[in-house]
Amino acid sequence: MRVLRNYLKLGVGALVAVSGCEFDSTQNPAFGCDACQAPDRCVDGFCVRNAAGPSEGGQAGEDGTACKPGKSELCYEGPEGSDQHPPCRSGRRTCSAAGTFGACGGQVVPVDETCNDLDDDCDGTTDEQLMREAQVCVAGSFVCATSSTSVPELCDGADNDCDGEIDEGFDVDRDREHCGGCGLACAETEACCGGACTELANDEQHCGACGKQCIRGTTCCGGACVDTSTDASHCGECGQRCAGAMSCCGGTCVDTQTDRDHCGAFCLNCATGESCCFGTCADLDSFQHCGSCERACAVNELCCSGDCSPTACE
Ligand SMILES: [Ca+2]
Ligand SMILES: [Ca+2]
Ligand SMILES: [Ca+2]
Ligand SMILES: [Ca+2]
Repeated sequence: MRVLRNYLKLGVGALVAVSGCEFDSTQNPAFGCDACQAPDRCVDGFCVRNAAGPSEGGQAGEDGTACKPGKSELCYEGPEGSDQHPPCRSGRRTCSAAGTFGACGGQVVPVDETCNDLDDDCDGTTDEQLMREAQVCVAGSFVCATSSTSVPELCDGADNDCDGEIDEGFDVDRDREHCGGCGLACAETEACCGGACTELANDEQHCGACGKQCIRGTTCCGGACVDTSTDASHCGECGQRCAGAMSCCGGTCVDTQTDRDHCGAFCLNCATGESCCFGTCADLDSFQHCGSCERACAVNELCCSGDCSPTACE
């Protein structure tokens, strides 16, 4: 009965005891692996059919039973021996209820070496043979190999040409490729003004050029400061062009030759009773505009209530 209980504790899986196993019988003297026979293996004192040993990666056997459920052990998936060199280290894995090992948690395996004062590839040497331009990696940082080496300066926060100046020649206030900082490129239509990307076509602070500010009441349209209340090309808003001979009065396109509310170049509002005749406010009872704008009286006539009269008005 004791033997049977031990089998059941292993959970799902066809665990069988056969004769002849010589592995690890010390772990469970009461039910050792004395009866095990290859290819079956002894795992934690139990004979398991076709089980790979934990030290061989813990792969499940063909019947899915590679380990004792609940068992936890060290693991490592990097090249053999590399876990001896920090920061690489082994992790731990746990056997699931189904009898297979889960992922190896907490392990650190080798990666490419970078200049950081760490032995990233865990070969026992830190930052070995790392170079950048004229610089070599020393104590986790790139420094110039020789003081006379000349290489182009890059915008990268480093003194690439080893002349003692960092990123000289790059003006992050005006450089469209490095606006406000290295690598911060502006869009194609933008300029870099004071370290910020902007559209010169419609920026009141930088209209047409960096620093060119539009005065109060004007708007930046296409890179020019305009008054949209009077500009016939940008009437009311940028790009709204008045048709034909129309003028812009108060942001609205009107015909200032005839509009009595917007008469003439100054968009005058004509007085009550007056009309707008050819851009001038006029009384239609006048000699020049008698009854209508187009009608002027003859030299010997007078305008009487909108009619030209050869005699004095009654
Ligand atoms: Ca290394
Ligand atoms: Ca390194
Ligand atoms: Ca430099
Ligand atoms: Ca640089």
